[in-house]
Amino acid sequence: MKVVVLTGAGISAESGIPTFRGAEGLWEGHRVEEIATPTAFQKNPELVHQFYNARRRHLLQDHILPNAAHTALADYEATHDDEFLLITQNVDNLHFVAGSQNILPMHGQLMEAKCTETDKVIPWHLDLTPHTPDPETPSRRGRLRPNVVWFGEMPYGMDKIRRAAQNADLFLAIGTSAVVYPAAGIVQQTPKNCRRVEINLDATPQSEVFTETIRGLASIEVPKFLKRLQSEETI
Ligand code: BJW
Repeated sequence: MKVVVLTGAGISAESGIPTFRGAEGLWEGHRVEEIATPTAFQKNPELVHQFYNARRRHLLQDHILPNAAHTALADYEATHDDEFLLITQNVDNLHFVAGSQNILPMHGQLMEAKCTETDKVIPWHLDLTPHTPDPETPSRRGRLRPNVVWFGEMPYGMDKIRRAAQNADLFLAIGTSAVVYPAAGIVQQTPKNCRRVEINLDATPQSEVFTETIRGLASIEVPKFLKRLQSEETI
C-alpha cells in the first residue's frame, strides 16, 4: 500500500508551535499573508527577519519536541514495507527530530538559509539580518534569507508530490486548514480508489473530498489511526 501523508501546523501545535490561522495565529498584529511574501521582504526586510528569527529561537528551545503524532508517523514508516512519503508544509524540524526518513518539506525549513544570489541552501541556526552575507558567494553580493517558501514562490518538490499523489492508495492529511495552495489541492490529485483520511480539530474547505474525517487532537488521533491501519494490514 502506497502511503502519502500531508502535515500542517496543527500537528506541531501540541509541541508548542503556534498555528498560522488559529486564535493565536497573529504575530505582533500581522497575518502571515502580510509577512510571508517577497514584496514584504523587499519593503521591510528587518520585520520579516524578526519574524523568522523569533520563530527560529523558539524552535531551538529544549522543550520544543516532537509529540506523539510525529513519533507515530516515524514508527509507522519504519515498519511499512511499501512506498511512504511524508510531505510537510511545516518549516519546523520536528518530523526530522522524530526520525521520519522520506520527508519532503514543501515550504522549506527554518533551520536553513538561502543565498539571494545563487539560491544555494545551507544549514543555519542563527539570527539573520538584511546584511548577513552568504559566506560562500564568490561575488560577495549574496545575502542570506530564510529558506522558506513565501506566497507567490514555487513550493519544493511539486513533480515528486504529483507523482506520489497520483499513485497513492492512502492519503492522510493531518492538521492543515487546506486554504493554502498547491498543498490544499494535493488530495484532488489522488486516484478515485484512494482512501483519503483527514485528521483535524475542525472541518476544512476540503473535508468533503476525504473518504474519512477524524475530528480530534493529532497527538491522540494519529497514533490511534496508524495503529488501526497496522492491524488492518496484518489481517
Ligand atoms: C489541529 C490541532 C491539533 C490545530 N490537532 N489539528 C487564490 C486562489 C487560490 C490560490 C491562490 C490565490 N491567490 C494566490 C494563490 C496561491 C497562494 C495561496 O494559496 N494563497 C491562499 C492564501 C489563497 N499560494 C502560493 O502562493 C504558493 N505558491 C504558488 O502557488 O506557486 C505557484 C504554483 C502554481 C502551480 C503549481 C504550483 C505552484 C506558496 C504558498 C506558500 C505558503 N507559505 C507559508 C509560509 C511558509 C514559511 C513560514 O512558515 O513562515 O506556509 S503560509 C503558511 O500557511 C505556511 C503553512 O505551511 C501554510 C498552511 O498553513 P497550515 O499548515 O494549514 O496551518 P493553519 O494554521 O492554516 O491550520 C492549522 C490547522 O490545524 C487548522 O485546520 C486547525 O484546525 C488544525 N489544528 N491544532 C489537529 N492539535
